[in-house]
Amino acid sequence: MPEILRTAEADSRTDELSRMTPAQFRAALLHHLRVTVGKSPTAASRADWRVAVSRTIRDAAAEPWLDSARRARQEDRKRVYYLSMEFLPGRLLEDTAINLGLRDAAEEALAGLGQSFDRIADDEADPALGNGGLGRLAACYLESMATLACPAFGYGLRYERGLFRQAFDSGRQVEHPESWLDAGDPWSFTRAETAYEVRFGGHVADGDAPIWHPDARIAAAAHDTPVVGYGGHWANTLRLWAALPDAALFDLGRFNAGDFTGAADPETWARTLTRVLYPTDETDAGKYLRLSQEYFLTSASVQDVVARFLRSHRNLRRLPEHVAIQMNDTHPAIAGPELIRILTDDHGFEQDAAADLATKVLGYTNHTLLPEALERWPVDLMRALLPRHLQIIERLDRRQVEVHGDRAAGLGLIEHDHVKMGDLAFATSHRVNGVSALHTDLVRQNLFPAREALSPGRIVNVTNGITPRRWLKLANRPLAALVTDTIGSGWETDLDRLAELEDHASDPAFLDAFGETKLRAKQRLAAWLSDEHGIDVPLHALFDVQVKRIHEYKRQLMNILWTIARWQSIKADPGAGWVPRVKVFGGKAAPSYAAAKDIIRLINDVAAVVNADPATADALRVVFPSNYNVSMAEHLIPAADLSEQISTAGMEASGTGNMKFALNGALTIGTLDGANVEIRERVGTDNFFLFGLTADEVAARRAQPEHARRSIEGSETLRGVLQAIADGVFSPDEPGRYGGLVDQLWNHDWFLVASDFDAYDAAQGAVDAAYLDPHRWQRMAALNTARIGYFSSDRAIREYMSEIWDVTPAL
Ligand code: 26V
Repeated sequence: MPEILRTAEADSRTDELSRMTPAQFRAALLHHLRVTVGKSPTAASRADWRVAVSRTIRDAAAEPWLDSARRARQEDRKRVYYLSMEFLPGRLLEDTAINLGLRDAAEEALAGLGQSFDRIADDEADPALGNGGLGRLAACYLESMATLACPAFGYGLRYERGLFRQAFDSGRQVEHPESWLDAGDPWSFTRAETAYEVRFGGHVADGDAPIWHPDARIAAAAHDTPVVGYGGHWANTLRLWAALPDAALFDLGRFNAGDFTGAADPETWARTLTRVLYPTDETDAGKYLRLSQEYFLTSASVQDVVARFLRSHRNLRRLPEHVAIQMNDTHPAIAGPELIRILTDDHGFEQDAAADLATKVLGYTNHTLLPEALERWPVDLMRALLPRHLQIIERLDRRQVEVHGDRAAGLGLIEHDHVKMGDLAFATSHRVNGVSALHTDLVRQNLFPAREALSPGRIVNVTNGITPRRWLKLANRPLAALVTDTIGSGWETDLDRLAELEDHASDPAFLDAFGETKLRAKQRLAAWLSDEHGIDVPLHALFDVQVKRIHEYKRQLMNILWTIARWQSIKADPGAGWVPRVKVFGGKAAPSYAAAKDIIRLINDVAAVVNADPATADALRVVFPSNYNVSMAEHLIPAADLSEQISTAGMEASGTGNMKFALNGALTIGTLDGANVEIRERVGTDNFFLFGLTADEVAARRAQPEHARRSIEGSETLRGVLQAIADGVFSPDEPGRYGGLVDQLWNHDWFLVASDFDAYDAAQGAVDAAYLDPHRWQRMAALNTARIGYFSSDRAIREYMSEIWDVTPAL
């Protein structure tokens, strides 16, 4: 590292970093351009500049990173290991620069070289190593752990191909392969020396002690990326495992015999393990490869944890004093059996003692109640792939009966020849948590009632949170600057301080400035939509946004049906003084999820008709930019006036987009679901547009025969909408296209779109009324920002640290 970058003591680090001048940054940057990239400034492309800037910033991260690791080691600190099949970190350049206090120096240095910081930052690929909320939550939590100096590792898989790139072809979603690594990954360090063997298949020889004879072995190689906390005081590691194309897997005999491609078959299978992220959200893919991926992640990580422990300790009985492993959903739930296997087979423990130890180390977060998303693996598959683990699970199952006797009824880990991964995760964890107050209640009542009765207190709630660094400071510079001008800095790491904005919520000058930041965000979004998607939007309109995975329970369908209703109303009464709206949709459907894909197509078909109608052009637009991801969220969320959080009550575990919108001064229209309940309590019931059935009422309504038919017959508006769709108004070339969808609504409607439609329509009316009074609206919006501090991921991580991990901050 060039010595101009850093030499001082750790304690003065922030000051030191903010004192890194643009001139120093420039020198380091030009050094990297020459030496790392091998280009002169005149020959360098945008990607070359990006790599040089990234390496300059990574250099600055190295010292806090190495210091943190050394300190955790020397002080023998307990560490958190966060196991997740998905991480959606977003682009790292600006985020890391902000956390190191280098953003402004970098921008100025680049400007001096005739380069734009934003344009270069925008060149970075968005690592799409996750599907949605669960992966993004993992990224917010890693950033907060680093900010709070909670010693931690994030463990995941380094998928060669992340979530597919979404495009639209005549309104239909088409999936293209995504290749985030093509442009290079300047942030990670490849650790050739840190590789573990992960074994599969074979059989178990049962003598005095069981011995597993696997029939395949695949090496997992570590790729480490520093995760720098805000202020640059502490940094943790995101360690992603890649299946290593091992020379030993190449069959030289077959090659020499002339079978040139066949010789590479075993190697190909090995690489397949980390080739691609499963694009399925909330459905059990039920695939052999998926279980192999889950075990690959889990085994490499648990081996790494035990190896690190043994480097400085001998007595594995003390593992819980030094190690907390958190399972992000059930995907890594084989961690319990894997740890038990290592303790028994490699270190001589009795299984029951090993299981007690494992349980003290492990925690499990549940992220969904949807039955189709609760993982269950066929016993035969488990036996073929992980015979030793199946044995351990069977023993765990028997022990439950020994310990609890009759009361163990309903606690079986194996049912109908399937291993229930939720029950396995529960049985091997000392804490199980839900992700919002309502969700946790439902986990207790509906998912694990028998286990809750036997282990009261094991299930706890930790309501989700989001990092204010990315979701305010980075994504919304004008609002962040206004906040700092108004209450001073410090809110970045103490988000409750936003409450001080309340003192200004009745000051017209402040409200004007607040409104001005929204306009700036809309301008930025409009320019981006025009450049990247060829979409034009009017700036004076109410921006009404729903972005998230496309799923029936999230009810994008209800939103687009209402959009049709609004279009019809404007046409029927053009002079009624309509509040102009831009309806924004964003999100991907799982490639195999036909109903979700129909909804995407319907939204695009409606957009085509509505946007081509001159009679409504001033009052209504529908836009659906393709390929929603973290970077798009950073554009859309700051510009939103209205946040759509309209899931069927009881079905959205928490939601985290809801928090990001409110932080950025959008008002929510929403149901009493997930974290909406707590958001509404905190921002004030007057500043939230509530509608719809409650979770209890949902259950009751579903039991009523013909509930959908009765609701539709009772709603003239909804009838008119469904009639237009059925008549082919939005699919003139194929009038029957949505016949099935309309039929489902009349006759089935599991997600209660019809039941909630009129209430949703009424709430949208209240939105219009509020928007007509700009100061009233801005006051409500500002109060959302002022009262949202609780939903910082720093608060959530503090709760994990004290209630689940028993870890204290290192600084
Ligand atoms: C399940 C499966 C099954 C196998 C194939 C791949 C795959 C991928 C994801 C899932 C379940 C995902 C569960 C999930 O994302 N839950 C979301 O978690 C968020 C963070 O807690 C929460 O805010 C959302 O409400 C919840 O839907």
